[in-house]
Order: sequence, then C-alpha cells, then structure tokens
Amino acid sequence: MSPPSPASSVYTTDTPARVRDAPGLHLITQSTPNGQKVQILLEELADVYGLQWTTTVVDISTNVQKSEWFLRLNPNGRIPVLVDNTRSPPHCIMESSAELAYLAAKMDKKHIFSFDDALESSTCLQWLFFWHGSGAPYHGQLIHFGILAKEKLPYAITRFSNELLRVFGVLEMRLSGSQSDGKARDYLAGPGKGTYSIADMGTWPWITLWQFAGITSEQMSAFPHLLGWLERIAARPAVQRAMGDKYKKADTLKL
Ligand SMILES: N[C@@H](CCC(=O)N[C@@H](CS)C(=O)NCC(=O)O)C(=O)O
Repeated sequence: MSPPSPASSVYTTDTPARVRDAPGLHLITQSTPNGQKVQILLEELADVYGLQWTTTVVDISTNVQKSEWFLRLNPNGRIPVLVDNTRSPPHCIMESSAELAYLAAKMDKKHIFSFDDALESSTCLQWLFFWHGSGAPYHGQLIHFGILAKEKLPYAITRFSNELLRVFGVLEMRLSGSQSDGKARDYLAGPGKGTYSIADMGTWPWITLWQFAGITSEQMSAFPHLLGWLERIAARPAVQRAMGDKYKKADTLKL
C-alpha cells in the first residue's frame, strides 16, 4: 500500500501526475454510458460558460480502477470519477449522477441545465434518480447476461429485458403525457414541454444502447416519444463532442 502524499490523503505517490496536478476540475472516465453522462454535461457547460477542465481516459479492461490510487478517489473502483482540485483538500465525487448534481450546483449558475425552483429541482432529481436506480441496473444486467456472458441464461435475459422494457414504458408515459395532462413533453423535467437538463443527460447515453442490449426495433416502436427524445438530444453539438473521438483513446498514466 502506498503512503498518502503529505499534501493530501486523496492522492498517493502512485497517483498519475495528470490527475494530481490537474489545475481545476478533472474527470477520470471511459466512454461508457456512465462516463458519457458527465462528458456531456462538461461539454454543455463549456458551450454556455466556457468551462475548462481536464480529462484522463482510462481503459477499465486493465483494472486500473481497482488500483490503490484509484480507490482513494472512488472506493467503489469504477469510472467515472470527478476530482475538484480547486478545493483543499481536493474533493472527489463518485457516482455519475452525483457528479452531474455537483457540476450543476457549482457551475450552472444561470440554471440552464438545472432548476432554481425547489419543486422543479425536485422533479429533475426524481428523473435523474429514476434512471440511476431503476433503469441503469437493469440495462447493465441485460447487457451482461444477454451480450457479454458466455453462458446464456434465458431466465436472466428475460427478466432484465422485461424490466428494461417496463422502464422504457415509464419514460414513454412521462414524455407522452399519457398519465398526466395528455400533452407531450420534449424533456423529462421542467415546466410545459420541459427543459433539457441533467435528468436527460443522466438517462440518454444508456438508452442509445437499446439495440446493443438486444431490444428489437419492433419492441422499441412501442415508445415513439422516447425515440423522438433520443434523436433530439443526439443532435446537440455538445452531445456529439461528448460521444466522439476526444474520449475514445486511453491516456498514458505517468507518475
Ligand atoms: N453507479 C455507478 C456505476 C459506475 C460503473 O458501473 N462504471 C463501470 C463502467 S460503465 C465501471 O467502471 N466498470 C469497471 C468495473 O466494474 O471494474 C455510476 O453511475 O457511476
């Protein structure tokens, strides 16, 4: 085990210099859906506020996320991790939705992607948490059992596929307005037709993977408002940058 550096218990002598010496906000990511959520918000904040940050792209197939220096930043040993080196000691944030909430609170002063109003903010957090707790785990398990696992277990695939389709149905209800005022919405939170917010950013990167997860076009055709929402968000320049080459290649981690 490496001893903590004298400056802070957040960093060890093995922490890569590009993380330890980053001048401000630093994202450790890989371009998976959980990483992409935070990549999207950072890119959106750059367009509106000129936000600057640095990034380390890792390769989780090497298990770097289980190394001592990484566990100091996130004991759960998973990406993404956001480090705020403007704080002393540096502040680390694990869990992608908590990273979205931190960035919104700290950087989105004009509430372009978040809400000043307490009730609107509550609704936004409900949808952000809905996907984080009730969508992503099923989607992840469906990809694991349906695509990645060598042994294909029909019970597991059916269970997680059914749950994912049920959750897509909940999002469809929200966007179509079928269980509220009957009026369609463009985005998950916000008054009227809704406003693009961290609730959408936290949800979108996963749902883009519906085909990869084994959901058929026929199954997906039951969710026309969800499909429209996918396209609306995909057209945003910040989203295209966040999904693009900039985040594709792992960085060299020098000490
Ligand atoms: N609930 C966590 C999930 C993070 C997560 O599962 N990250 C995956 C990549 S999408 C990871 O780092 N996997 C590597 C591992 O499990 O060792 C979040 O939202 O940040």
